[in-house]
Amino acid sequence: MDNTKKILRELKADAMLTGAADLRAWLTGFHSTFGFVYTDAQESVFFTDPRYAEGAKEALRNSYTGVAIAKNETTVFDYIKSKKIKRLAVPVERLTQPEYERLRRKFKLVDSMPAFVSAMSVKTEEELSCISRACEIAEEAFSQLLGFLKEGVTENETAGYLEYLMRKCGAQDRSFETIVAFGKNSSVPHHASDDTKLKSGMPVLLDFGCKVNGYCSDITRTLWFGGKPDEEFLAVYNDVLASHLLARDQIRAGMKGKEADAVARSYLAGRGLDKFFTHSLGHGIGINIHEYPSLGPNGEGVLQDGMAFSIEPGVYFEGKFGIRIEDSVTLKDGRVVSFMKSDKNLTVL
Ligand SMILES: [Mn+2]
Repeated sequence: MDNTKKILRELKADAMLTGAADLRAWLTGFHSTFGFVYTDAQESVFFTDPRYAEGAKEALRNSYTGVAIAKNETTVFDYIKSKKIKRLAVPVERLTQPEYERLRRKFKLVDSMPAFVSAMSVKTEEELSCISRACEIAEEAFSQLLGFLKEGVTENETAGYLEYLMRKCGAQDRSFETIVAFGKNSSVPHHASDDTKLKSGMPVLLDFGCKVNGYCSDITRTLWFGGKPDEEFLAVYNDVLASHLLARDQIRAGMKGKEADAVARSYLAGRGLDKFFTHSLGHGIGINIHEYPSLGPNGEGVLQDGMAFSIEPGVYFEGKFGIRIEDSVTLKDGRVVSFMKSDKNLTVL
């Protein structure tokens, strides 16, 4: 069923208006920086500016949603005011304060956000194949990157080269700012890549991903550069990997996010490492790099077939090293299927 109708049907509203780029992209399958989708029982219209008119018409030619040109928000708001509607559904948290005030004066507002969050979390086959392709490209780029990692390269040039490789392999963009962390920088889970140079005897943590048709991949690999890995590093690496594989094997559809998180967390607790696992086990992946559901200690959302999310246990020793091993996965027939094919045993360069 058409996504606009699917969402509207779930809401107690006469019409809905959607401006947020990610929600709009999901409704129309068309990605753009400006636009609004207006939908009521009779029609659905995608208002965009002339830059996108041609692309939008092409993308929506077989869709319930038609295309109209709008110079700005006022054109759109005037159109809606001309309609005889009372209850208008909008994604409240995605409106600016002025937008909210403006609409609130005219309509009884209903929040459409919960309906979007739940509908977008379960992916169609087509969406899953975009994510799968984005994962495949990220892995291919990673394998091509390994030969580039030489003593003296900086984190920043490594990040830039990895992003180049993803595009070269077919990605349209990176899905978030690439994280490259050498040595003790790896103990900061979201280290901002800088001019630190790679030296022999350092761990290397790479967290990256790319987009295909607007859908993201997310992957983290930690490897060892130069000589024999430090013994403590190797032992912790194997524990993080074991917790990842255990989560992959034991997470089931029907579990809450927090139960999924607990699988890896309790394993790491058994190894005395849980206090160094300072973030959630995972997060939903889709048009956005972080989506519903959360696989964290507070995750109340129930995992379902067709959801796509990350599994990314990590252990961080401040000032020493950090290790994170992340795959993007989906749930099929109740079980986890990873999109990633590459070996997760420690790579030593
Ligand atoms: Mn992630």
